[in-house]
Amino acid sequence: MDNSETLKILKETIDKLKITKENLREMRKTNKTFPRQTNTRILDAFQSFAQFDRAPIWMMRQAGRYLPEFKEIMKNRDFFDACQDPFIAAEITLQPIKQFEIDAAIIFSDILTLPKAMGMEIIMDKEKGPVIKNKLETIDDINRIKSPDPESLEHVYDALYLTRQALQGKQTLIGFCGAPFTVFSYMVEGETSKMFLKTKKWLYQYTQETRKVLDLIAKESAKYLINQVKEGGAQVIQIFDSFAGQIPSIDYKEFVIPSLRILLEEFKQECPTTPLIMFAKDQNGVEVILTFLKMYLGETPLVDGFQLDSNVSDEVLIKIIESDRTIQGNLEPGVLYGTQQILKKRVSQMIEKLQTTRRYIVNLSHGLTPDHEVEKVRLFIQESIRQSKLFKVREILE
Ligand code: 1CP
Repeated sequence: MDNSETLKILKETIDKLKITKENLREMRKTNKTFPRQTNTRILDAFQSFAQFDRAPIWMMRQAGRYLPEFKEIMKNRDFFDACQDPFIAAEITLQPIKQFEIDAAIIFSDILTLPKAMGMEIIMDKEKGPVIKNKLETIDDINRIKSPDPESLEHVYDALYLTRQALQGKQTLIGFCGAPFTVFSYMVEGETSKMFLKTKKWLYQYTQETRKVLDLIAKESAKYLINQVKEGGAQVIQIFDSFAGQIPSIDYKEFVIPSLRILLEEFKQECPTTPLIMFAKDQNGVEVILTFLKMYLGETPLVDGFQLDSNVSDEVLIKIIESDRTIQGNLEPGVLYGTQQILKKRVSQMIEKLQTTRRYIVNLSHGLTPDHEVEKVRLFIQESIRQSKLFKVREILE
């Protein structure tokens, strides 16, 4: 395929740095200097006493099918082929950056990239989403899970490196992985589930075996995230536990958090200064949040920020603010289907509530979907920036 046609945004960086398919990995391994960071809004949101002009903003699933140029580049491409080509993955990561005033880029990849490297045969069905051909059905199937061949994830670090170069310090680069529980769910369900019955059968029937798999995923996820930072240049990490809310908090605490703790400890041991955001979807109750807030590796918090749902309680918000952690969120993405009037109102209410902490990053409570309109997305960003600046001015005047 002719790259000059496809790599519209990335072209300038590739030409300037003389990066080719052949020399990219060697360049990454020998030269880890990146452009100076000029936009520090996201990183500042993890510092005490940071000065800021407005809250930073990015959006979950900001690269995706709602963008015509995403559909165009993916027209004749398989999803995982696109992920595995660092040039294509970087180009897609940059698509929302090119057109919106956002402060972070999240690398184009998937939470299933790691389990794929661990021996799960996964295809991305255009209608159904991820489908796993060899899902875990019996306890013996656990033996099929293996440590990834290190070579099989290098493409992710290449894509991060390329993207970080192209961002020129104007946005912060976010790396990510799925949390052990969500990844495990995919491994046993084989696809996105409504009831999570297989996950629950494993959890409550084969508890020991389930915990063994969760720990295994946790250890590999830690290595993967460390490499995203050290090899690829990711500046912030987010962990997506999208299915966390499928089980009661009592079980989440007893069976899931121990494996998350392994992941977090091993990551923070190696990357103590890299901010880490936890997204435990629908587990934003005080019990679980307090458990995370109490987790430290020595003086270092294991979780630096929380992506929150739209229905988070004031009690939880206060706990997070008191503990000096960062809040990210939390507009219901469905509001972007609505009228300008409701969108503006909800953005204003969100800023009023959440910007009371200085450690705030505007985001949604879940991801953008193919049916979101680009102009509504733009309005969400513009309005968030406007309201955030207004809030700041009012704060100074008061
Ligand atoms: O901008 C970005 O966010 C791009 C990077 C990204 C991220 C962070 C993608 C690309 N996927 C993810 C995370 C991810 N993938 C999650 C966690 C966040 C969440 O809860 O949404 C999950 C659960 C997945 C699994 C997944 N991948 C699904 C199923 C989602 C569900 O709830 O049913 C699907 C449909 C995908 C495909 C996928 N991944 C990413 C994109 C852009 C796409 C769509 C591909 C396409 O439509 O062509």
